[in-house]
Amino acid sequence: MYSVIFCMTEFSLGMILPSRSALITGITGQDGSTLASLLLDKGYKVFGLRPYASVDDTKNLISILDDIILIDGDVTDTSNLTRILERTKPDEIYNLAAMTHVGVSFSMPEATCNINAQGVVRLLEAMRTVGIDKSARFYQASSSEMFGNAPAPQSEETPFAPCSPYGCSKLYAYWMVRTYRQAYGMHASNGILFNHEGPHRGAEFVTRKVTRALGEFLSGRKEPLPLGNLEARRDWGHAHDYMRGAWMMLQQERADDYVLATGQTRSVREFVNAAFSLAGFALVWEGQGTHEVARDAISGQVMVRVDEALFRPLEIDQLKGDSSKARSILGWEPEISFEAMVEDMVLADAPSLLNKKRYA
Ligand code: F7E
Repeated sequence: MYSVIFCMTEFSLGMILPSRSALITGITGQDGSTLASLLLDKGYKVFGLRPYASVDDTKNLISILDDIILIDGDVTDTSNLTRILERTKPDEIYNLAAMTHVGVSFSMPEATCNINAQGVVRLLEAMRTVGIDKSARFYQASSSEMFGNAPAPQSEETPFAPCSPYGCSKLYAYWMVRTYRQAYGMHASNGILFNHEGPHRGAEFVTRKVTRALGEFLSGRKEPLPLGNLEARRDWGHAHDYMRGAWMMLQQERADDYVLATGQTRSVREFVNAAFSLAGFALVWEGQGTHEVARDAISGQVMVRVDEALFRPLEIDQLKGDSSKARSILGWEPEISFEAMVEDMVLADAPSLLNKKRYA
């Protein structure tokens, strides 16, 4: 199923340096793989940092494996990062490596901070040690989770109020990036990205969990999909638009911080309804609270049930971003609508719908 993976160690990097190069940490994830494709299209030489994994974690990279250079590396190891930067000397560094699951961060707060918070300091320090702090541009994957339950719409001016270990770790990293920019004149920018999804989204995030389950229902799944808080509202955009925005930030003369968001917010329940309706299911919601279920109106099959175990100790009720600054300064705007994003994900997980008339 997988192509043969060619993964270099940090010691085998005696290669010719291209005119423009980028190093992406977290290249195996949704954002890393999306950004890698985008940069390859623009003619970049792409290096991808890949933490040691005993299982193959490159499924998002299958179509570009021959075109990128994967390097064993980890943002928890300073000397490793320093040697990699010494050998690659990238023009642009995109720090996307993170423990990204907000719910999981409650059960492993220290590991979350080690990767998400300290990881960025190690990278910034490695840039200084190697002497590329003035020449290379740095992008930090900051997050709308830093806003917590601050009043919507949230912009660059909104006071932060994180309410998860994940949000706190990202806020620490955000301030370190600003501090290094001001103290050392580094071209280091924060992209404060609201939720962004797509077919490469990890299966543990709610949107992909829903679209994967939908594909399974179409193949005969019987047990209902367990979900947590159906009322949480998120500002969902498409990962492709957001990675284009990340690249645009590093093309600016001056480094700065930018919110990327659609400005529209929808509940988890609305996402479920939108995805299932594409497959011709009309869901009828019954019951209250943790006893609530959703049935298919035609067959009566229970397709979704609420599971108390999936609720978080603290929850953000609503995220809705104001990306006016990115729109006016970068000229960025999302090109893929919510409906098109849901369709992209549903078709990836339920390709049989491509041939069904009811879908068209
Ligand atoms: O949850 C609710 C859950 O895990 C969205 C990450 O990329 O975006 C993402 O963080 C909402 C939450 O994403 C389930 O409680 C209900 O309210 O898909 P999610 P997230 O936590 O918003 C931000 C911007 C990041 O930076 C993060 O790295 O959906 N929800 N039921 C559920 N969530 C999950 N995961 N699973 C459920 O069954």
